[in-house]
Amino acid sequence: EGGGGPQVRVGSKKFTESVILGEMVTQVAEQAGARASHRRELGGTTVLWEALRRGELDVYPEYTGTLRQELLVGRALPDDDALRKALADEGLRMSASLGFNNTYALGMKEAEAERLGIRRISDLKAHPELRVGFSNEFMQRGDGWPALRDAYGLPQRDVRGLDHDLAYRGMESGAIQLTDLYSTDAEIAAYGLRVLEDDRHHFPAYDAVLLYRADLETRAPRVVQALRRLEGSLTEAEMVQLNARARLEHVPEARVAADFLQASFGLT
Ligand code: PBE
Repeated sequence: EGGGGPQVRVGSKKFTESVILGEMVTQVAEQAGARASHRRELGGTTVLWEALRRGELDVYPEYTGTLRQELLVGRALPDDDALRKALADEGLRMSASLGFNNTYALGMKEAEAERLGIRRISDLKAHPELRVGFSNEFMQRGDGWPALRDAYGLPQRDVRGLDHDLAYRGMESGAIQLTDLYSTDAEIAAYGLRVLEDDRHHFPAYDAVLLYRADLETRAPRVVQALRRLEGSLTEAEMVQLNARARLEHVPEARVAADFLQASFGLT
């Protein structure tokens, strides 16, 4: 292989779990003989999606609920077959689930939620004065704040957008009292946050998957085959642990990914 194998361009979104998964993909692709590069923290969901469709990326980690509620919103996608068909129309493929669901949820500090008697999202209706900070992407997405507010009839007006990786510090300092959580965030337990029940079932399942260009199957079949080993390889609890190593123990994402691949598949 004169050029050193096919080129595989991996992307990730601007949050820790996406970077860890992007690193796993990059390292697995290298193991399978590719020249792989990782554009880490490239941007938000739309940026990654557009880069993939334009052919600037070959693969990135995505979530099924995000495909349904944001990227392909408006199309009838009753099941996974319909979802795969809609993606095929865009020249894209989707892996099976990596094994875990990373859903949006709303969270508050446990003690404060207890004091105010807030267990469910609908309980927020009685507390219009809460200071709210949502991740920037959540402020605008199809499944985000405007849709959630309408679905529950929520009255909060003091709502600002912020970087998700900074939201927990804002919760800790008291600058904000309510934020959107990603359910595999290690900070939920570490900061003692209460996850409010989504009693109107606004949020769908967000199973983690790999989204890749269909042409990768002909250009780099060994890479696509190797990436399939990641399917079903992670439970939600395991993903929380990997996020904890990166976010709470400050281990670089590449090391977290490498250790996982070593432990799970013996890849070094
Ligand atoms: N998620 C939940 C979102 C952000 C929070 C991981 C499904 C996403 O990146 O699409």
